[in-house]
Amino acid sequence: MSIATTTRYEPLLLRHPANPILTAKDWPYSINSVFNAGATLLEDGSTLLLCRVEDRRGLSHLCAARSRNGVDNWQIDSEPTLMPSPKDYPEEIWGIEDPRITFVPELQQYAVTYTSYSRGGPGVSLALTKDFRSFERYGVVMPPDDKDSALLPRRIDGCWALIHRPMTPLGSHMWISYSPDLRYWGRHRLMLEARRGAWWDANKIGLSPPPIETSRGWLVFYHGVRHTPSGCLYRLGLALFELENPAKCLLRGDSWIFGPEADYERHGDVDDVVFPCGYTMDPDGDGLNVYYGAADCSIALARASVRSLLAWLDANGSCERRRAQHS
Ligand code: BMA
Repeated sequence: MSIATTTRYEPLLLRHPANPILTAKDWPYSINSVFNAGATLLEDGSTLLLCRVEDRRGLSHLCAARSRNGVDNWQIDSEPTLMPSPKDYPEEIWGIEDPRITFVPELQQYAVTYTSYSRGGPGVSLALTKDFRSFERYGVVMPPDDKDSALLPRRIDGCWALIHRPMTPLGSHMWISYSPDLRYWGRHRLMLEARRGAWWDANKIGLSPPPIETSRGWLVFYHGVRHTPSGCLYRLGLALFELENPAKCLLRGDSWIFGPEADYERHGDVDDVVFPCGYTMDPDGDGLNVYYGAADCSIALARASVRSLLAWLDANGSCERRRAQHS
């Protein structure tokens, strides 16, 4: 059975006891808040977080923090690592937000996708970097309204693949688009739809961290946004997509697997938000460190296991045909 009421709750993501691991108080310069960080392992095995930092005007930039163990002793860049550059990139006039990092072996570079925000609305921008010190900006790759984007680490059928979340008055769903050169995007496909009605992931969903490549398929954490009379509730769900055709959903869980519970997730600048943008994988290929923004105020860490996430999807996920009966 995949109906949420019969699904036994298992804690698939375990909060780290040191949470929240980064807050504004840790910052070497004056800021309002730090949250929603992209994550990656560097060549020397240390962890890099590219954090969304909101300044005291309300505008965001990105700042790198590095740590040997991915938990503490963060070395934070003494000034912003990637600032909006509205002179050359007018789409960044109101800041840059919510980065996702993908290491691309073919390019030997990290691809950073982020939300660029301007009068036109939020769009998706792309930059490549080797070292998180200098960046080659590609500018807007998906025009507004669009966000929650990540590049897959390799080509599919000869083309790069980008997951993103355009907004429409009928709903905000996850799409995937393809490009021969990272600049010109087409072959757009609907990848995962927000459900409707009372569901936790009704009307608005979006990719959370970049997909995790497993032998069974692309494992995807996505967020669902529930509108309530007292604001929005951001929770996390799980789905699996076919390796060589990532627009095809193989399994999707019905219930959310992680939601705001701890005080630092429930209360902040925006209450009731957990918003992961990155993960790192242990050398065993199973353990995951999931980094998430909590209540738009801090960065927190949860541990997970790819094997357990897949086992949960096998027990609780459903395929397209069965889903249609419930939505
Ligand atoms: C989303 C994004 C996130 C933010 C969340 C909650 O739309 O803008 O950056 O964490 O809202 O405010």
